[in-house]
Amino acid sequence: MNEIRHDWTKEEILQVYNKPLMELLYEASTIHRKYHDPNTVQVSTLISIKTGGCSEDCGYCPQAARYHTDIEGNDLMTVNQVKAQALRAKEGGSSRVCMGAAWRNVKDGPEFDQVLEMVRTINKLDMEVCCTLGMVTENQAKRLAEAGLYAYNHNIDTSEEYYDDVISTRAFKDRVDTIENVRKTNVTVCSGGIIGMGESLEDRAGMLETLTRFSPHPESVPINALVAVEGTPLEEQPPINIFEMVRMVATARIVLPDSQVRLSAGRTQMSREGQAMCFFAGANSIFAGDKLLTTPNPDIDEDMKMFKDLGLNTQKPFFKHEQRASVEAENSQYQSLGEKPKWTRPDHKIERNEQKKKEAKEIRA
Ligand code: SAM
Ligand code: DTB
Ligand code: SF4
Repeated sequence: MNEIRHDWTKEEILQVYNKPLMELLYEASTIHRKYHDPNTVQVSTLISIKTGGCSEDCGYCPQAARYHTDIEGNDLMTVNQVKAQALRAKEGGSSRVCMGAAWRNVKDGPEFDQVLEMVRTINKLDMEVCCTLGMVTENQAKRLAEAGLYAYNHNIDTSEEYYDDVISTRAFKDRVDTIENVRKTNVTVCSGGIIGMGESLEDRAGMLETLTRFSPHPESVPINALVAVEGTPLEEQPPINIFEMVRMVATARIVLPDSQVRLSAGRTQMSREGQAMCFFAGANSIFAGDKLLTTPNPDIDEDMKMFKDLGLNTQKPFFKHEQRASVEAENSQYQSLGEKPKWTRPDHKIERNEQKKKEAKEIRA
């Protein structure tokens, strides 16, 4: 087996990324089959449990309240609504449900208690349950773990250097600290990022470099291609070409050999052939279902047909890590601390974010 390394340098990663494509594919695919079954793909379904109205200024995100986008917001869903969607996802072949909330960070209180109940409920459906709720404290991570959470998604999104060009309302370090908080529990870590935001190849390598520093490496690594949504500061970014995605996936596979690399946002722009190349390059997970959080995703039937044509099987839940116990609220050893954590607010100005905020104000006036 190729060893698992935590000391990759950006330069080394760039060298991998820039190899002649056929060599890169061969190397990535060779490593892929040492660590994984190359004919199995894990399938996750996203449920947007709380949509829109977010306080942050993430330049890529249609859910930021300050920009004017077409999405329909909603308050936190009920446990029963989430359960019904999870059951549908299970019938469709998903092993994991990932619940996303348009929050900067988790706040202790009734809404978090409701999310904990959702975690218990989905875990009891024998599905892997993942949440992506923004920054979490150690106590909040422990409460999620106790409820039976299997994975926590928290993306670093891009390199530390480029981060400040995309988001001004929080700091890269807070993202890293949240991941460390999750690591203090038995919850697995899902962390990756986005390509196509105008970042350089060095930034792509830098993002992967940061991910290799986590010990252990994140168990899953979503690679998103930017969905350029009208009204967001990044609306005019040109789509990435498929070979950039293939290179990013292959490089992630080589430097993070044991992680599940997930083809995430942006699949509607990719052909079946392009996706097949990504699977060959080491992608072994997808988000399925006709919606991501707010934007379209390929039809599940089309995905299942693609899997059939490629001879790919779907991974069963708890294949890599056993199911977690769900402790009921009344038996909890971690009570709500009523925390009001002070995550960083750098608040520097990003010209294109300010411009889109101004335009949104004018549209609303
Ligand atoms: N609010 C939480 C947070 O920011 O951590 C959780 C939800 S947030 C929508 C989860 C991730 O979705 C982001 O970190 C980003 O990587 C990804 N994402 C959001 N909008 C995207 C877009 N337009 N294109 C690609 N990925 C996107
Ligand atoms: C991730 O890396 N990608 C997913 C999930 N984790 C939460 C979200 C993609 C969102 C794409 C834009 C949208 O649909 O709002
Ligand atoms: Fe809010 Fe998350 Fe979107 Fe940023 S990525 S605006 S924190 S929902």
